[in-house]
Amino acid sequence: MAESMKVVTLLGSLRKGSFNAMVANTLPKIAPEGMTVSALPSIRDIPIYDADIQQEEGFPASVEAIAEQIRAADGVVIITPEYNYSVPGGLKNAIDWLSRLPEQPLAGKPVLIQTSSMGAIGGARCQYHLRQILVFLDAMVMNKPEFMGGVIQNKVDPQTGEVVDQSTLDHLSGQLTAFSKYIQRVKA
Ligand code: FMN
Repeated sequence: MAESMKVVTLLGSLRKGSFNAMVANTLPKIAPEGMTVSALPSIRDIPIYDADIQQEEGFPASVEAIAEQIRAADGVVIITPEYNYSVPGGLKNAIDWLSRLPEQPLAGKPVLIQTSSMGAIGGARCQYHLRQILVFLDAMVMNKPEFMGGVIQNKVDPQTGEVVDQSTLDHLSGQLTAFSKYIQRVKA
């Protein structure tokens, strides 16, 4: 593996007690040797996409900041809940803004998807909608192994804000190891 492989996380939930945020918080500690994982700025302050804002005022600073960090990263992990069987609006909105940038930051970028929900299938339906969106952005989304964190509320410690369930930790760390190899393959 390259000396330092920089991976950034994009979070689809704004909730203070977000279980997906707990998954994101856990990744830096279980990443394989040589991989650093850090959080991108929140999508909270991104306005709803409006082509008039884009033309008259340019891209919001919140979008530019995320884009710049994605460009500097070797890979992106999108960590999100499922809303109404699909991608949360806030996350879709962030992707819509990013997609209009002249140097579109997700084009050719290795991307890993992690969904978690309180339901049994862990946001599987969102995951396939997100994959479809990322086709148009020409992102290089890793196929397998997938991570769908079902009944995630039973697998975290809200006190520490991290995942504690061992099989979930094993699954996540195995997926990150596969992602590091995938990043190397995409770069080669
Ligand atoms: N959970 C699902 O498994 N499938 C859904 O389609 C789904 N739709 C939701 C829609 C809305 C608007 C909200 C607020 C929640 C929905 N949920 C659904 C429940 C979320 O998975 C659950 O609230 C989860 O904890 C949200 O992730 P977070 O903890 O990271 O904020």
